[in-house]
Amino acid sequence: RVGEKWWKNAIIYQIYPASFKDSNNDGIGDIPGIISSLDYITSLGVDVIWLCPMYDSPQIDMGYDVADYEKVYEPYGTVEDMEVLIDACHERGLHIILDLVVNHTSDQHKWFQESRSSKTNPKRDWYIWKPAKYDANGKRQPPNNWRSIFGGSAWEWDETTEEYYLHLFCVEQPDVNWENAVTRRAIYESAMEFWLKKGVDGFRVDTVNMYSKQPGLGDAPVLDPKSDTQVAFSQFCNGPRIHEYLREMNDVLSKYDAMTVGECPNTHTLDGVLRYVSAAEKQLSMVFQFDLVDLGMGKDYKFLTTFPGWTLRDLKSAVKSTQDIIKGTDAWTTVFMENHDQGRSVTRFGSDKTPELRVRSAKMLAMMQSTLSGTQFIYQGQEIGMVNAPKEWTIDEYKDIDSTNYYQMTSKITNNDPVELENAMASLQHLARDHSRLPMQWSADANAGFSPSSSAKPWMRPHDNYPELNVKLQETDDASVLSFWKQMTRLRKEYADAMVFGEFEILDEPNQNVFTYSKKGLNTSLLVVLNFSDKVQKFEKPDTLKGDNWKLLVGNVEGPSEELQAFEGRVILI
Ligand code: TEU
Ligand code: CA
Repeated sequence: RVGEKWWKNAIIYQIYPASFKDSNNDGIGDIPGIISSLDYITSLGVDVIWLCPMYDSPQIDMGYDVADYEKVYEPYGTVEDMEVLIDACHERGLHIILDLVVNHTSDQHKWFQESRSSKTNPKRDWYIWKPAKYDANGKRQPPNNWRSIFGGSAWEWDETTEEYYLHLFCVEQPDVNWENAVTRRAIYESAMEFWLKKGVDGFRVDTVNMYSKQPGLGDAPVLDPKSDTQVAFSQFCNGPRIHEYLREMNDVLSKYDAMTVGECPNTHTLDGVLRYVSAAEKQLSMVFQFDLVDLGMGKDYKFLTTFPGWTLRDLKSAVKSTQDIIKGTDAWTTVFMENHDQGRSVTRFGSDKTPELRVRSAKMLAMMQSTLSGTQFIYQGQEIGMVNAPKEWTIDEYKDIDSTNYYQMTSKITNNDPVELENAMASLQHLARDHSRLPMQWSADANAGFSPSSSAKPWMRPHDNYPELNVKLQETDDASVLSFWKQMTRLRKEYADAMVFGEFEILDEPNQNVFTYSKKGLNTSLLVVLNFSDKVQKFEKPDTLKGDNWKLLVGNVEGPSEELQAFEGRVILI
């Protein structure tokens, strides 16, 4: 629409560098690999690439533990490679955004090395240090009961200065002290301006709502009396100074006209989200809300053997909560179903039981995402309908610290009880972040064409299904998931008025099998009908479809009838 910011109508393709394309056969994806794939990326009809962290890092959390913001992790390439990539994107009319990880650094960052060296070091206060507490028996205890997001206490004892430091994620990711104005300046210069000056167009901002903790760092409410640590989101999400910090950060970003998309977990109210994304607030361009991707995962989901499951009504209300952000407001929203922390959407929300259902449900999900309002995100491999890792795989194939921590903890606590370990594997099949990190499936060649030759050993095992599910096969097949996604990205541009900007309304809220909604733009109206079940369903024609005032714009079943086939979807132009 005239006068709107460019990023509202953009489609953003997310790249996980380690798993995208390996150019030099060391089994690790790299920046030259991304550069060589830019024609492919452009062919998808996307406008922006978002690169997950490619900074220098010991890779304890796959680069979300940054040791130096101004260097590139060696196996990925160099700063010069990044400059080539940035220019190559811009030459093609693509924008490029990076991941901004500044809630914490790596413990190998020189700031932390200095901070931990002595209590009087000028950078001592750049991280969050606290003395021990002692219990009635004189035993040393952490300063509070917060549980780390990856399990265990969120505090680590440091022998050198005999104090604890806070780490909301793994031990090697100490939290930065955002209350220190000098530290904030250093972050803006090193993590943001260094790259903005090189021409990057913005950032995906990691864990953006966790910088400001509750003053006093008090205990979290005890919800799990059997444990000595507690889930503590209430103590470190959306803290009192967060909006002040983000406005300050935005002052820097706006000098470069940079866009931002913040990761905003555990923020569920409309007002809570609007505080971050209302244009008048001058904080972030948009955020990721987690209602949809959290469906069926369980809350503090570790050590669960059964999962809550999800119903279509839950899904509808999750979608509604992201669509409502823009209803009568000056805010903007996002559309995504996958990222590097989530299982594959076809496995979770469609079906990977048979190749036919896999293809059809992947297309149905593509129809949903392409017709929802907001900036759209596609995660690498989603465009070919990649699925979760095979159930037969053992723990050796899982590499994520979150997964391996959890498995090791289970084995320790239960003394290797085989039943408990089997349950832990079942949990990982359900919730592991590894599923999205398998190598991109380029072709039926060895290692899915991820590495240039068969002698390479990819850092994660490629999915067993790559001979049948890969880019090369799908590029020449008009009926493939890939061809379908390309059609949808074209249609999204053509019908942006309704698809990107239109008003969303659910028409069949109580229906647990079919999701029907309308999208009303200024000049066009759409009706979207999606059968989320693996059974034939009735197509209930809404009153808006009278006589010949409508036509089928796109569908995923040949010659649609009065009934909806399993996972059939239709986008109807009124
Ligand atoms: O994730 C933050 C986050 O809160 C979750 O999505 C998290 O991955 C999940 O709950 C763990 O089970 C971001 C990144 O996307 C993730 O890859 C990083 O590990 C994390 O921050 C720390 O930087
Ligand atoms: Ca490589």
